[in-house]
Amino acid sequence: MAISRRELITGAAAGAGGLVIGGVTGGLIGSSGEDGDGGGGGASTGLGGQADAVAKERNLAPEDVTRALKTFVPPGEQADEFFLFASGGHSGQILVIGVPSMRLLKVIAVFSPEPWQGYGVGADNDVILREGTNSSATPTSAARSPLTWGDTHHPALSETGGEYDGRWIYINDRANGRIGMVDLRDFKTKQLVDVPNLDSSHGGVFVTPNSEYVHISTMTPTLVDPTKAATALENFKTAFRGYSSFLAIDQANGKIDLAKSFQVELPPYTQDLADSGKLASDGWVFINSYNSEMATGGNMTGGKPLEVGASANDFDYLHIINWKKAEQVAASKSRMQNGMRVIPLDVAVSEGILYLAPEPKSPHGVDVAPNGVYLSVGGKLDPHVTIYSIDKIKAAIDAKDYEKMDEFGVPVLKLDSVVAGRVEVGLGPLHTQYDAEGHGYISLFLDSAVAKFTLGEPYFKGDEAFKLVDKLPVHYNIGHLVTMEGDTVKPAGKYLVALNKWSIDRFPVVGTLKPQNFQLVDLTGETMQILSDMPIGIGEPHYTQGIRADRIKAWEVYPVGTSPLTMARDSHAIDKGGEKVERNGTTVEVWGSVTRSQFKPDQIQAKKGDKVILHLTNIETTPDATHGFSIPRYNVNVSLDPGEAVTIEFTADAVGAFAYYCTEFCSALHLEMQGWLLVS
Ligand code: RUQ
Ligand code: CUA
Repeated sequence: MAISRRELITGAAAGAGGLVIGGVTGGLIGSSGEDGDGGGGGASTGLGGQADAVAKERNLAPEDVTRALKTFVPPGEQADEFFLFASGGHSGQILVIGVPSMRLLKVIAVFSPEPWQGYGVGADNDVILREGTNSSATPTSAARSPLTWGDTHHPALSETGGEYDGRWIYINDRANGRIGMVDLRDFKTKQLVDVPNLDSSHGGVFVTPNSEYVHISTMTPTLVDPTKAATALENFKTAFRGYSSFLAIDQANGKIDLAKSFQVELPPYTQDLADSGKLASDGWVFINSYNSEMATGGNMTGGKPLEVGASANDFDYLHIINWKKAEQVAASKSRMQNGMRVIPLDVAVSEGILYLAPEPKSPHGVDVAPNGVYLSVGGKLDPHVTIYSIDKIKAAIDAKDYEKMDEFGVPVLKLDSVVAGRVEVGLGPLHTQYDAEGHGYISLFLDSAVAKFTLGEPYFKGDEAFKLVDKLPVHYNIGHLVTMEGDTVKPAGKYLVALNKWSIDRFPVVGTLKPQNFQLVDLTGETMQILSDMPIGIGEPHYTQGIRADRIKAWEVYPVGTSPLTMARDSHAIDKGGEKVERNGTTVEVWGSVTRSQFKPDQIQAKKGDKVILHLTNIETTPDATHGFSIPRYNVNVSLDPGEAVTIEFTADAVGAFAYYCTEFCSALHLEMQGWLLVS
């Protein structure tokens, strides 16, 4: 199938190969499309001299040269103004990317072992992965062996006053209902929590405006009594429940404290994306749902296929939760369920904590605008973005302006009473991000486009409000998008990144499994313009947040002897000269130093069956003076960043001479940086 890029953009080849490009209308699109891919190459750049010659030789159009100038970072310069923290999807990790250069700066290991970071491969930080599979967290997880992967979806940067503060980032594991916490002082994972009563989660992750809580909710509802699995689907409405979880954050270290956390029990709809209220809506949270039909499939036994059953209704339910009230009620009227305080559904209703509002067909994103007044909801099967207002929601709650109660007794507010505006944006609207001027940018999965629309007062009045103002084709099938700091109270705008699920023909063929495509979009001009494509060759990113680079104050070196697990001096750390080996019965314990270009000691003797404990300290204070420590055949590879202290423990069960070595090319004598483990 040969489709030119131009044909894909203009829609001339719509439908070919099943790719949906439809709905491209009006001059708006045509012109962005033209801009989007540039004209014929080789025209004068206007820069003259060598620049013109290079542009000509590389067949670059003047627009391409402008794009290059807008994104180029000269060698050695640190010109990236923003960082993206992107989920790494089913790689289980977080990706850190510079903007506007779109260079991958780091992969942060979260749910999957990452040998080059010494994560999950023999160091004492293995405890994080082990504790992340809590065998008592949910009944269904009893006696599982540690999970070694996750499906990261939604990162949530910590906030102070509704702005990112650069302290911590949280991310969920879609597959297993878990959440991870990363300290942005050293960009390392400190905690994985297997959240009680959650077997899954999707986009229900965010922090409250002062990082009081990180929220995570169920996606597919949880079977409350796992021993009833055989008949669970027949009794779906009583057997399953959703949970909106408020995980308390310890302000000293960012860790989650389950004892201070609580959950609000929800009907067994499929709760999906969620967002925190802020400013005008501070104290409230909003969660979309789909499958309010509570379809359970059965396509081999005469039932409706799950996806058909789950998209039958014209409306699903936006969940509106008063968390400040829930926090108080949790103290007195909750029950303990698998170690978590849970506010029962009927209590949530009687206490005025939980309300529903109808939302159009199979909603996906719900995103709160910077002033906290508006929330934009994309219904995947509705071509509009529906914009709710917190003022109207509060008024409808006060007036008990209910359309009905749902099957579980939860009040459903009248749609017309809570909607402020609707904008027809195109096919497959999903997620909205904002700029500071009152624009929303919404991704259109089926149209493969980004639509820019206006909000209402105080940003836009009268005819100018709730209007589509621009539309940009992207490549292809966009899921999330992010504007810089676009989900905070003070968006920076400037750039937008489209997280495209398909890349099709955008990159050289690298086999049958293709990269995803991040596209950088310039928001500063009259119309949106694509600046660059970035292939993501590691998992499928879902949500991403973009933070001003100067908000991150990361360490370059640890104070010598620091354990990343505690961010304090390790009790077994040594300084230069403190090396020693002790033998106690069948235990060999070593306190060793690591520096350019030696391990001290460089010989370790053990007997078969001995327990070997190695405490290693990198005594270097120079940035980037990292050493690795690998023991062949023992599945050990740790990273010793400058100043870092690590403990390695194993049983010497294989006999022989094992040449341990440094896995970082650290010095001219790096190859000589090795030693012998002799097991006799
Ligand atoms: S969700 S593509 Cu996995 Cu955040 Cu909408
Ligand atoms: Cu240390 Cu190579």
